Amino acid sequence: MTAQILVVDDVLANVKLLEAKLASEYYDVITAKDGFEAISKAKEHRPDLILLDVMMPGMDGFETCAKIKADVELSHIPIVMVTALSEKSDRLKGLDAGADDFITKPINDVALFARVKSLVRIKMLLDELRLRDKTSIEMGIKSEVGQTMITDVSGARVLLVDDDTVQGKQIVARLSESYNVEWVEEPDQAVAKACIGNFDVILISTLLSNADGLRLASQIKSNEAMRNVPLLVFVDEDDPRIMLKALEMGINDYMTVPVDKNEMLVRVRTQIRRKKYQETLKSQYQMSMSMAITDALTGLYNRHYLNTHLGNMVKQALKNGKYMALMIMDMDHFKSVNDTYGHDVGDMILKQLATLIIQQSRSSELAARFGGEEFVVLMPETDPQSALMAANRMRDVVQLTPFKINDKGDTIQKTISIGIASLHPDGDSAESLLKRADEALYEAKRAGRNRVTVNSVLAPKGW
Ligand code: GH3
Ligand code: MG
Ligand code: MG
Repeated sequence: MTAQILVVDDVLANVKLLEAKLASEYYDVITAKDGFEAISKAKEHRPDLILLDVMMPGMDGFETCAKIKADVELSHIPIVMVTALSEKSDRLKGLDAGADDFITKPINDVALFARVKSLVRIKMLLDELRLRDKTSIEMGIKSEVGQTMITDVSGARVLLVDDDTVQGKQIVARLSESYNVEWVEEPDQAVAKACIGNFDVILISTLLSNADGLRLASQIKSNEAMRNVPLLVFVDEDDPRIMLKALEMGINDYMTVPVDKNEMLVRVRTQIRRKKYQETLKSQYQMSMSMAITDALTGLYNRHYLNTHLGNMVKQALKNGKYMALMIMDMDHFKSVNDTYGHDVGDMILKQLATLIIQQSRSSELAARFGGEEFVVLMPETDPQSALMAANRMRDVVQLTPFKINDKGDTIQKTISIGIASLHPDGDSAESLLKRADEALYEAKRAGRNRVTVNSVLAPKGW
C-alpha cells in the first residue's frame, strides 16, 4: 500500500514542487492551500502524513497543527512542519504545537524522504495496533479507547551516551527536571547499560572520540528487547552523511550539535510519548486477547475458545489418522453447595475444581470451562482406553480432595460425573464428538453419579 501525503502550502509553486518530488517516489499526494482546507482534507482523507507550511495567511501552520493534534480522530497523523531555514524559534514552536518533525526550506530531498519514510513506517505500525484495538471494542471485549497520546511522561527513563563532559552535564541537568536520567561517558559500557536499563529513550552522540556512535546505536537496535526503544542521535551539522545514514538505519530522530536544549526537550518528549502510546495499545491488545479466550472465574479457556480449538483439533486428528478423545465432567449436586453455603462458596469450589483439572491434565491436553459447573478436557493422540483411565483418575482425585469452604479450614466432599467420547475416523465432527460425550455424561448422572461413562462408539474393549 502506498502512503498518502497531504501537502499544505499557500504558495502554489511550493505545493507543485513537493507534489512532484513525492509523486516521483510513488507517494499518493493530496494538497491544500490553507489551514482550513488542510483540516477538512485531513478529516476527509485521513492521510498518512501531513507536510505543513508554517507561514500561511488566515490560520498559520502552528494553529493548524494544534487543531489537528487536538482532534482525537486525527491526532495520530504525523505532521512535519516546513519552516524557513533561519527561523530556529519556529521549529520549537512547531514541535510544541505537537508537530512530529520539521524540515527547512529549501528542501533537501534525501532528508525529506528519510523523514517521511520513517514517520510513515511508525504511523502504519500504530494503525495496525489501533485496528486491533477497534476489533476488541467491536467484539465487546474492551470498552475503553486508548487512542489519545499519553501526555504525562514525567519520570520516564532516559539514557545519555556522550563523552563530552561539558555538553553531557548540561543535557543531564536539563533532562533531569522531568526525567530519570542515566549518563554513560564510557562508550564500551553503553550497549550493556542500554540493554538492562529499561529505558524509554536513548540519546547517543555520534561525535564520540573513541567510538562510533552509530555502531553503538545499531548494536542496541539489533537487540530484540530494544526494538521499540526510540534512539536519538547527536550529529555534526556539517556532516549530513551521518545524519542520513542514521535515518536510513531507523534511528528515530537526530539533533545537530551544539544541542539546543529546548528543542531536545520537545524531541525527547515526543519520542517517549510515542513509545508509551505504542506500549499501551499493545498491552491493551494482549489483555483483550487473553480476556477473549479465558474464563474469568477459573482462568481456564472459555467455551468460545474451546469450540474454535476443538474444530481445529478434530480436523487435524482426522487428517493425520490419529486418536483423539474428549471428556466432559459435571459436578454432582452442585446446586446444593450454592443453596447451603452461598454463591461465593460455590465459586470457591469451582476454582478448586479447575485447579485439580489443570493438575491432572497433560500439557498437550486442553482444559476449558464449558458452562456453569461443566468442564471439558480435549485429549489429542489419546486412545479410548487411555482416555478412560484418565477420566477415572480425575474422578478419584476429585472424590479424595477436601474442598475448602472458608479460611478456617472447613472442607466438604464433592464428586463429579464424566462422559467420554472418542473421535471416530469416519464422518465424525467436533459437534458430534461433543454431543456423544454429553450423552455419556447424562448416562453417568442417570446411573447414579460419581462415575465415568463411555460413549459406545469406539468404547474400550470389555466396556
Ligand atoms: P447434577 O448432579 O445433576 O449435576 O446437579 P447440579 O445441582 O450440579 O446441577 P444443576 O444443573 O441443577 O445446577 C447447577 C448449578 O450450578 C445451578 C447454578 O446456579 C450453579 N452455577 C452455575 N454457574 C455457577 C457459578 O459460576 N458459580 C456458582 N457459585 N454457581 C454456579
Ligand atoms: Mg452438576
Ligand atoms: Mg449442570
